Amino acid sequence: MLSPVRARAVAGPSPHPLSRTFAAGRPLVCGVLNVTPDSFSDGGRFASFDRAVEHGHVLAAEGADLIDVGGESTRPGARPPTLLEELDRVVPVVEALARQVPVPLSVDTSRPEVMRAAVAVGASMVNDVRALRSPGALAAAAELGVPVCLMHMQRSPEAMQEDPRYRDVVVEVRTFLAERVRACLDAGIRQEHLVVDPGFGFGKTLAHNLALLASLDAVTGLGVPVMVGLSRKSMIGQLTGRAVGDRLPGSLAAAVVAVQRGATLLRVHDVAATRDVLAVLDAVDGAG
Ligand code: 7PM
Repeated sequence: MLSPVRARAVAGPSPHPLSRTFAAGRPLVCGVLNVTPDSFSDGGRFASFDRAVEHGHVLAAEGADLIDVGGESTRPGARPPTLLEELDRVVPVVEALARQVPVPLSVDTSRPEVMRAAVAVGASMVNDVRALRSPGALAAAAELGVPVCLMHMQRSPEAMQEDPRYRDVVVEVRTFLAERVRACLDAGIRQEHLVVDPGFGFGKTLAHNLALLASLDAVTGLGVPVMVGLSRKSMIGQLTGRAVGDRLPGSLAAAVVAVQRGATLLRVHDVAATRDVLAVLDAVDGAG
């Protein structure tokens, strides 16, 4: 008998993860799955693997349309993991979930080696906070033939929150994303495979983040689907005074605003709650 991954390879490319945007007629919910490193003291070698796979099942059961698996903490000031650390965290989790849950997986990485390895074991999309600017990343994504999310970030995760400045944040983010879309098209990536993301919190002050959310139409105007990641972010903390674990109401309000301004993918931690919000928005649209 063929393994699910093998069977999919034989059957040809799986349906485009984004085709359901149009079929479903509603924004898609992308569940965040961070594979955090093992701690030294507890569970041992496979603790983070087990935790991540279990959480992937939870996200799928809550109704995620896509699950984004990442092994690089892009927390401000964080140092990136080595290539081997990142491969070791991400690839086994993608491989297990591709066999176990019926939800498409994206891999949150900037490294061509991780893109190739994750797609080989069943990932069907690449989400890159560096928008394929790392050496070899654009060529790898083009060769893999999968959809790609291109995110805006000013500087690097290590330095991005040290006094970010823009002349006009909305214009600069839009111009950057337009340039990356052009680079992808020139590299042979199909336009239907592109998604853009303004990168909330990535080299932006609260004022920058609010300007981008209020003017999201500048980004949707690029003509490709827009993903937003607002869930639990520090901008929600700054607006509400809440610690990271208490930011769900603020995150849901931000999700409503983003959808009403044209976002088509919501990258969130709280999938079930976000699906409830979308059910209400959708019902109102249907009545209008
Ligand atoms: C620590 C701090 C860990 C921040 C993880 C994060 C986005 C993303 C991330 C986003 C896209 C988080 C971030 N954020 N990819 N990856 N858009 N496309 O809050 O906003 O999940 S990592």
